[in-house]
Amino acid sequence: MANLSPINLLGTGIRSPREPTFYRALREIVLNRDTVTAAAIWVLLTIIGELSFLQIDMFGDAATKQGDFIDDAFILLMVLAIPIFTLVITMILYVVFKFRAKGDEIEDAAPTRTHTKWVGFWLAWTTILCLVVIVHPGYTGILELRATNAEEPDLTVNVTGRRWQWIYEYEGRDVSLFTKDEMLVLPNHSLIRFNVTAEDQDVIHSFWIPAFRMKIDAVPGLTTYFDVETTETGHFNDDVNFRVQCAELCGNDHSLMFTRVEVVEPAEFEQWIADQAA
Ligand SMILES: [Cu+2]
Repeated sequence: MANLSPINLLGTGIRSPREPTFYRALREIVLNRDTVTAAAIWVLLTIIGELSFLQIDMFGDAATKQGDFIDDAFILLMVLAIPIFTLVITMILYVVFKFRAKGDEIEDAAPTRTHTKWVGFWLAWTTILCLVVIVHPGYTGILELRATNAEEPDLTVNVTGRRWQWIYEYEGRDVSLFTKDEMLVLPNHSLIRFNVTAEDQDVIHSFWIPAFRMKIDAVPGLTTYFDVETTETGHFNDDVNFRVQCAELCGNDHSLMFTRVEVVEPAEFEQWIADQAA
């Protein structure tokens, strides 16, 4: 085989080896003891990985409808990513252990030539996979998160970020929160819109409520917003995800730039509003 290397081919008049046919290449790759062994390890690791992932409750339950969409997207992407991760790990470990150099140096094999049909097939297949599995759900997911934007919300909260605290104004309710000790109380089963900005001459912050799974930048001179439809009651003391947390590194007390959140039933919320205004 040594005389078939590209260097020896130059000027010798020897024809290069023919490209194998598509099916011959496929058969050589698939019907191979190493491929079968590695595939078995891959399948085993993938089953272990998927079962372990589905057992773990990473973030607790989402407290909004939008949070459920986001959790579904996260789970879908993880379920798809685990086989890819285990494939790479299996390939690396299998090659390292199976094909490591043993004893004396051996002659190198003939150079591998590209296979145009395989390359075309793989490009087409991965493009379809990308469109169907990532682009389409991503696009429809964004539409789902924005579906309520044209509706009139049950409650609008205007939020301003400043170093290093959040200020809240309940629109039309004559209630504002200024200090860190105050609790951001919100009604359950309601469409809530957060209009978010930052004070002039301040830095960019990020308004994030982990239990709602929603986050948006707070930028001086700009108002951003997102909608949530609350589906669960909850209190910071029971679940630390019920909090507003700045998610953009904004200086010394960035980590302390949070507000405790409580979601209560609508009647209790109206009572709280009345108590605040009194
Ligand atoms: Cu901040």
